[in-house]
Amino acid sequence: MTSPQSGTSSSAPPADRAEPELQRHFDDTIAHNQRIEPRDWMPEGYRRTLIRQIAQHAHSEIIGMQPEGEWITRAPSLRRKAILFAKVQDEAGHGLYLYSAAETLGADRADLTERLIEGRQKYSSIFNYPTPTFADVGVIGWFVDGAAICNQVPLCRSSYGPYARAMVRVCKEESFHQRQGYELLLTMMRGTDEQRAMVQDAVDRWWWPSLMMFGPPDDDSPNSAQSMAWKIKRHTNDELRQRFVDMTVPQAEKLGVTLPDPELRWNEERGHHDFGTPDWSELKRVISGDGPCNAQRMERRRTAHEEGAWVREAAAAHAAKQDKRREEGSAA
Ligand code: BYC
Repeated sequence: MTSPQSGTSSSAPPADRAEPELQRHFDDTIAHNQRIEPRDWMPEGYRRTLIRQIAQHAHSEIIGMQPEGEWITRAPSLRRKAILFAKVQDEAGHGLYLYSAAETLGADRADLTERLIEGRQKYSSIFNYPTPTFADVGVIGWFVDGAAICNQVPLCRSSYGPYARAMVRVCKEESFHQRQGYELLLTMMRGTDEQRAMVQDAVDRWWWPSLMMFGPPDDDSPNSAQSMAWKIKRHTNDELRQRFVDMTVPQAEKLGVTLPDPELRWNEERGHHDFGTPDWSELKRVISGDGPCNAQRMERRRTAHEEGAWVREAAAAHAAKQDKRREEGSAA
C-alpha cells in the first residue's frame, strides 16, 4: 500500500495568502495523490463532506455494536463469547478513532453524538436488521465485515490523512472479524441439519441488505462525483458492490450455501458476476428511519448516552482537577 506524504510541505502558502492560491495548492495536493492534513487549507465543502462521511461511519461502528452485542450473553461457548466480546469491543474502538478523525476537522464529538441521537445524522442501514439466531453473528462477520473491507480498504488511500490512517488499523481488525464469522459458519455447516438450515436462513436475510450497504446505485448517488474528484472516495458505490459480489460467490460455494439471487451468474465477457437489483425502495425506507429495528437501535443508543452522563461528568471533573494541580505545580 502506498503511503503518500502530507500535503503540508514547506512550500505550503501561509494562511493569509489569497484563496485562489490556497485552492491551487489544495488541487495540486489532490492531483499528486498527496494527503491533506488538519493544518492545511481546505475548501469548506471538502471539510463538510468529510465530517458528514466520517461521522456517519463512526455512528455506524457504535450502533453496529448492538446487533451482535445482543449475543454476548447467549454465545454457545466460552470461546465464542470471548471472540464476540473482542469483536464488539473493536467496533467501539473504530468509532473512537473515527470521532477523533472528525475532531481534527473542527467537529465536536458531543455535538456529533447529539446529532445522531436526535436523528439528524445517519448511520449505516445494515444495522437496522434483527439478529434472531447465532448464525446471524457468523453471517454479519462474513457479509457485513466483508463488505466493510471492500469499502474501507480503498479508504486507506483517501485524501484526508487522519481518515486514511485510521482506516489502516480498522481494516486490519475487520479482516479478523470477517474470518471469525466465516470460521463460525464453517463450523455450523459441519454440524446438524438444523444448524445448516440456520446458516442458510441467515444468508437469505442478510444478502440483499449487505449489497445495500454500498449505498444507492451510481446514477442515484448525489455525493459520489464530488467525493471521487476530491479522492475522499476512491471507487463508486456500484464498483465496490461488484467487487463484494465477486469476492463472496466462491466463498459461498466453499461454504455450501446458496446466495438468494436467481440472476446471479458469471459473465465471461465482463469478467464479473451479474446479479439482480436490490430493492432500492427498501434502502430508502431503512435510511429514512423505517427499518425493522431503527426505533430500537436509537432508543438503546439514547438510553446508553443518558446512563453514561455521570461517567462523562466524572471524567471532566477529573481532568479539571488535574489541570488545576498542574497549574498550581507550575506556579509554585
Ligand atoms: N446506510 O451519495 P451517496 C462497519 C446515504 S460500519 C445509510 O452514495 P456517499 C461495521 C448517504 O450518507 C459501516 N445511509 O453517499 C461496523 C447520503 O446521505 P446524506 C459503515 C446511506 O457518502 C460494526 C445518501 O444516502 N461504513 O462496517 O457518497 C460491525 C446518498 O448516498 C447508505 C461507512 O460508513 C447506507 N447504506 O456514499 C460490523 C464507510 N448509503 O449524507 C461492520 C464510509 C448511502 O447526503 N462511508 N447512504 O444525507 C462511505 O463509504 C460512503 O459514505 C457510502 C455512501 C458509500 C456509505
